[in-house]
Amino acid sequence: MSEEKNPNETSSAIRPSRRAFVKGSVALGAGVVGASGLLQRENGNSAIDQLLGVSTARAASKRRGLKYEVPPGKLDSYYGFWSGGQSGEIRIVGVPSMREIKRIPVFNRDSASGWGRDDYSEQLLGGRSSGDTHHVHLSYDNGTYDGRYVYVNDKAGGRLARVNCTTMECDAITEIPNSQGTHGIFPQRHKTGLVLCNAEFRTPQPNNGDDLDDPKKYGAMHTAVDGESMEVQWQVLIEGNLDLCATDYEGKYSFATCYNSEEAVTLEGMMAADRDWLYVFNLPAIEKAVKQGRTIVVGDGSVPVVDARGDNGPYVQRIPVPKSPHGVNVDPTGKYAVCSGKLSPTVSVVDIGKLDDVFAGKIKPRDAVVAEPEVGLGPLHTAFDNRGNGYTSIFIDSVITKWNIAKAIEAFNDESVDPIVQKIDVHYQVGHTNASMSETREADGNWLVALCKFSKDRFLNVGPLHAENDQLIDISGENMKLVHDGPAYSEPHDCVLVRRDIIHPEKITPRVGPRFEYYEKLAKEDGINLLTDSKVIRKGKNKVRVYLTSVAPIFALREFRVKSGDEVQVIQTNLDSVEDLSHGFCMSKHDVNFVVNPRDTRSMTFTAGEPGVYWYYCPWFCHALHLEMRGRMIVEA
Ligand code: CUK
Ligand code: CUA
Repeated sequence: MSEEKNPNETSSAIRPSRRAFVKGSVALGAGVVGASGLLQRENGNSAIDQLLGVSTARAASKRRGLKYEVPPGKLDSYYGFWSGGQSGEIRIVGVPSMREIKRIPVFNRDSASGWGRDDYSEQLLGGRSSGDTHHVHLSYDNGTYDGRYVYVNDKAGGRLARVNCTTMECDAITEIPNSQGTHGIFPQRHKTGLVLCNAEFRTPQPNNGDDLDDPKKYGAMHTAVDGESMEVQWQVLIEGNLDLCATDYEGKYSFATCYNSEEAVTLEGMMAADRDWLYVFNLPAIEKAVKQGRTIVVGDGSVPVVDARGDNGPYVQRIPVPKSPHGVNVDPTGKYAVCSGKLSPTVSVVDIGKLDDVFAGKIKPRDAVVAEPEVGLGPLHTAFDNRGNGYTSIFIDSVITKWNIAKAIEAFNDESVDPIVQKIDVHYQVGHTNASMSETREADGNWLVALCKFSKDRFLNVGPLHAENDQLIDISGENMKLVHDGPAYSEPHDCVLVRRDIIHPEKITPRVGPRFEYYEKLAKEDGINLLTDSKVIRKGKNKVRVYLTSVAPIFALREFRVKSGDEVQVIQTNLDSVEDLSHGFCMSKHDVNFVVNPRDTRSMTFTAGEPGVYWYYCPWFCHALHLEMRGRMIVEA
């Protein structure tokens, strides 16, 4: 690797990209010249148009490729929900423009919105301030997204969170007991049912200081959380570790890859065996055991645990697959679960239709594997189109491999068949890849995103910590076409691309849900109507509540008085019902800053500082007199 500045190399690196640029311009020109009525429908960028997409439009797009530029005034066709990795957040990215439209703070503290510091979210987070989000999935109904919830894991904290799509705000966080490294998660797809969560790290069970040095006594939990109540329903204790997670389309099985069937605690130990497993969990059998009380007590016993260590049915089966598998993805027909070898150049295709026979003991677990195509070095995750193809991210080779499922099954018994359709270079070290609607029955084969871990040479040099590179690939034609590079901050792992007609957030805060229950309770205590009253209420010797309404550009209270050392809770209600008209509250020198969206109520609690005058102001530019939207907190000795 030549990191050194070498002028010759620099220029040679520029030349090919220039050529590519010229080529691109020509292609673009041709597209413009060829614009017809049909193309204009596509320019409108409606995914529905593309879907209903009149076969001639599909044929035209095959020749030309899809339109990926979204001109001013036009909307994207897909909501991309990105995990934010170590940032602890979720991001909404418009696809195909790849414009980041919003960040949804979840496990992190956010200076802009006050998330994690305002009273409600601080309670929700229990004072914690960081997380590591990897996997985002939406709630389902009948095999496709129902547009209600987004679930996301926290690998660092062992938690599952939910974002309500009505407001795109986190409304629940659930601690997963007896678990560390909550990694793969997947909701059931037949309806909004369970969200299954995998523990990637094996720990002593219970993890109470006994059995610290006896890895044989370690285990990992496959946990079921109810997607509506967000309460943990049950756990299955298993010997190996659990990495990625998937569910079938029927509500019967869930899957987990296991890269440590060796039950080791060192890297060498975890890589020792040539084969590890795909765990298959039989959900009805597990629920039956829970109902009948065939469970054990682990930890505080608050959650029923089914002990499936060494079980070979009825609860779990282990499908042997090559070396240290990582991703597992179910194709849109619901017939196949595809898991990636990571340390083997193969993906294993498991026929879900054969699993009943595996559980019944009629066939061996390995007999459920119906194909194992060689896709490249370091396969991680697989996405799908609606034409029977898989797209596997290949980490070490830095490519996406497109392969045909039916041909791979043929090739399993006939070496003369080549299931590989195309490999395309990505830059570099691709982790997850996902395609538009790929995780649903409505996969549409339009766009693929490759989430690359390294972006060396791809963007302006910004110092040692580089951006990740999220690349957009047009998969609508026979050949994949790379059309866009998009830098992303720390470190999205996965994303899902959801047709925009499925998601319908409110533009004005609907005053419902647990956050409003919290504020209504406070207001009732104090005899306050949040929508009309502004008032300072002393609550005992050192506690003050300040209820405050705002209408652009004024706070209803131009000043309020407290005593130095008082615990002050400012509860602000934004009375404006105008779309996009957010106010907020920032108290100078007090580390207090939060947003209050149209018709919203939020609060923050702080300790009044040294005696003096402190200006509070509205931090969101809301009006020509926004800068004047302020008042004085007068702190008396
Ligand atoms: S994991 Cu990161 S590339 Cu956490 Cu889904 Cu595979
Ligand atoms: Cu209200 Cu600025």
